[in-house]
Amino acid sequence: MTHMTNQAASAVAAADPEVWPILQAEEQRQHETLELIASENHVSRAVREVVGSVFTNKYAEGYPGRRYYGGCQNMDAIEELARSRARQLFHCDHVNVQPHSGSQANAAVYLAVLQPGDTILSLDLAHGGHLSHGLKVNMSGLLYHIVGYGVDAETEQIDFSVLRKLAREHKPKLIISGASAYPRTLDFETFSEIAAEVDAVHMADIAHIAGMVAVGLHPSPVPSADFVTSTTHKTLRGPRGGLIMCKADFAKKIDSRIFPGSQGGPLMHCVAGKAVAFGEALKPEFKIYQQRILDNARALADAMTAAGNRMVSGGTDTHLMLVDLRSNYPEVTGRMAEDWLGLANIVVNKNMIPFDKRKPMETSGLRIGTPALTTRGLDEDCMRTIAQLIDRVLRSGGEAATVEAVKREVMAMCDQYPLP
Ligand code: DSN
Repeated sequence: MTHMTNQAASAVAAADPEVWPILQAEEQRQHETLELIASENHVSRAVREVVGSVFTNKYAEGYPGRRYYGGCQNMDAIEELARSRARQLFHCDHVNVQPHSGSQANAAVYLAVLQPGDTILSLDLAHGGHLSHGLKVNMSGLLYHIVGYGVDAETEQIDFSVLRKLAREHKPKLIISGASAYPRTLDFETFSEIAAEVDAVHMADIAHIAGMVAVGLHPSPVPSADFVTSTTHKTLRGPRGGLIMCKADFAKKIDSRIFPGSQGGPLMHCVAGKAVAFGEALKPEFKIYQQRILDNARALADAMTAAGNRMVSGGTDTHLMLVDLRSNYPEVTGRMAEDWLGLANIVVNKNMIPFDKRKPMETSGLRIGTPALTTRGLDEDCMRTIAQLIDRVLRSGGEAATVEAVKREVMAMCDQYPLP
């Protein structure tokens, strides 16, 4: 099977009989499942190679030209390349490519502009926000005073008149735009306008939509926001990690809040992976890929709707959709749906929908996204088939024979679309 690491050529196979079967099992799982988790993707062979390379051996605290260890000439070259490609991709003044994750990137911005106890205005987690934007038990919620904005009960989209009112009332130091489960275009300029009106800083977290922002298929916050953070492994299709963009004035401060402020040695193998991924994203094919993600998401949302489902906010402008399970399958929770679909090799995640009456570990919704399957080459026809497969499993109430039959169809489909 071409997707499997060759046993004869594998150092892991030779050296570690306990790890080897687990690695193989994961390769097999990724090959034979339909990955519809909106935040996941399959990186290129080139990204995988460099992330598994000798770059992992090196300490490189500091920044290019100013390191605390010797032997950093190639670390400087790769980090400089990653930075210049990111600047070209996002048209930003300054970028820091060292954050280990999106959460670390966000934390560095908070450390740069806030004092403990300051107020942050951010999207409620229950309405699609992210835990690093103010969950009570996350450092953001532990250190800062969080005021949440939600979506409108009718449109299920952000209502800027409510946001403006909250901003005037609470006078936040920081307003965060960006989400983990919001299917619609984000109007970053209006966020920036509101922030300016109340003298707040605007941080846009584009983790989910970075790929589309990079190619101009989603408006970019870079011209208007003070800080833009992202992960590099979602629609951007790089290694796991984060980045921060800002205007030149803030460059020194933000760099110091990553190192030494909140991180030690950068993960240089991931920085190298980011350089490769940004290089891929600068190629014309990447824009085609992003357009296909969007086309696939629309086709899937339309087909799910045609099967009687209600999409939160009525559809999607992005790579993801939120399915309100209550319309078609009132007794089925997100957790049950996630489990049954998992048994049929369709991987999704349960998700709260706005104003959900069920608990976060149960939920009434599913979040579904198309970046990973689009990487494998699945098209809009496949999306229509997948909508039917999902519907069959959920309508059957997870009945074993139906799940088994769907699983066989899923595995046959996966065989036609190899992993990169
Ligand atoms: N876990 C990511 C997501 O699924 O959206 C965010 O960190």
